[in-house]
Amino acid sequence: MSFDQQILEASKKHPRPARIFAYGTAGFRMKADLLPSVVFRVGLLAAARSRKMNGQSIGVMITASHNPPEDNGVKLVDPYGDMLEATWEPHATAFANAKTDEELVEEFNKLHTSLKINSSAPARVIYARDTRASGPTLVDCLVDALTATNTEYTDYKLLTTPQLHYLVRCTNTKGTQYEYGDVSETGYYEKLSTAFKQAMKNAKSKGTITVDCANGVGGPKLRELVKYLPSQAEGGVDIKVVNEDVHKPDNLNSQCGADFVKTQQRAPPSSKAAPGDRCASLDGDADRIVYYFIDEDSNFRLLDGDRIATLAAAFLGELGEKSGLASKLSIGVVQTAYANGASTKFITENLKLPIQCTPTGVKYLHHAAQRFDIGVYFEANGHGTVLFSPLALKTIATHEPQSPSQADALATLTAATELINQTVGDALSDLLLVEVILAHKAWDPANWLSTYTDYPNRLVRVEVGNRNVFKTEDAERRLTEPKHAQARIDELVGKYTKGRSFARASGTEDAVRVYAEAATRAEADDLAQKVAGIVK
Ligand code: NG1
Ligand code: ZN
Repeated sequence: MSFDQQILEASKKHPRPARIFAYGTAGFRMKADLLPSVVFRVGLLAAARSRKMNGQSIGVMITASHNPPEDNGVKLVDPYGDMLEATWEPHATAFANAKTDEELVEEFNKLHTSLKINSSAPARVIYARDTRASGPTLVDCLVDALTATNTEYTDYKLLTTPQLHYLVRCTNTKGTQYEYGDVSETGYYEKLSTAFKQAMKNAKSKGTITVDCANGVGGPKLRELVKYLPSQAEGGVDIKVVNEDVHKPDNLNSQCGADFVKTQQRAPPSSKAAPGDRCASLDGDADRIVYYFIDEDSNFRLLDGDRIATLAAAFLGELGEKSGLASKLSIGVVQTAYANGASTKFITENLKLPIQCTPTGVKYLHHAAQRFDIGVYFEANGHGTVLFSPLALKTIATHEPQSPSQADALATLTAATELINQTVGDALSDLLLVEVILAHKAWDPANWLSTYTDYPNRLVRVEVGNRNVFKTEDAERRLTEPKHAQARIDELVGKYTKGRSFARASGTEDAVRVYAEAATRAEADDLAQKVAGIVK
């Protein structure tokens, strides 16, 4: 069957702006007015991908996460709920850059021929969007592509990114032994709340957690989730939702949200938190979360992705031991070079767990985490989750506890496997996980912070002529090009006590990022500035 004519006609409605597009770590992301042709073409690719995957549903998420309100973006979700397989990213880029409608049809047909895709096979897509004003128009572009390729589709309207990932996995595993949950938004809340109640059985939450939702889709979705959760008095947790205004588009990610808090190292100015109050911030599509509080000396204290990773790894390790499973389950942690060196040291020396360092980008961390029985991965910015291998799940499910305390630990561990989103980092799921752990340990955020002390660090963004000349090795920790740059960085780093620094080209911005750590704040700042001088 040929879709040539239908694609040609539909493509005419979505002319391509003169610009080069690239499917990067976060799909395509840019000013929303540049996106109609991109979203249309991503729709064509989603149809092809579904056909290639025997008619399994592919997800399309329209969001630009923590970017400003005028931006938008689009990314694809593979049948099992993970990100688009890397070998297909160049196809997305090729589609987006086809110069004419005819060339686009040619690319589309070329892909079908080279990958032996049967265009008569069924194609299915499910999609959703965040709260941006440009979302509905971009959805129309997507639907034009799905119609032109005779693709069945379901519009889930407003969802967080992880909710769409959840739905993709549920849709494709329905009726199989790998069934993940009910194929509905309600199913998502039910799965999380059931697991949460089970995990809280032997724990008691303290105080209230205030959650800043970046004025994004996380706001209404967290409000909905709260309806399914018991309050603190009922054995659950008290959640206060703030920054949940999705009706004024300009407020999205403005002066609030996880990215603001992490990069500015301060609470949202609107925060009314008193010293010691437990606070968290989500990003615009609710796949990232960071915690923070104001200490007794009025200092802002951040508990970022590294802290969540160490907290989760320690807790799961303890549960493994208490349930008598320690020898059967290997736990590992996956980080990027941006993880604070103190967290790496804590995981290795105190938790005694193996660590793997991968390049920046969740897809790398996710794949690396799959190699452990229990793989904990978080980027420092708060995006991450914990993956349980099929073998780990089976081991946990079939384990016979030898005592009531083993049985309790096993029940909590089992609940954790259900509570933690297995498809992708999920701020709502991570929020509940952290709340469960703090409740079990009877910890406030200051107790959590006291587990280790971060090394002073500094991240700077350097504008360069051409960032493509920066090539790296060793999980982006060393530059291979430009020549001699790494030798100069090494020489500098050697002059600082506890110095560590690296430079790499950003995958999402036209810049090079320099990260530095040293024994003192002043030295970290100084080292970062000097390394920035080398790459400039
Ligand atoms: P780049 O621009 O490649 O550094 C940034 C973040 C990543 C990741 C991606 C995707 C830092 C230093 N980098 O990547 O962690 O989240 O965006 O959103 O925070
Ligand atoms: Zn996000």
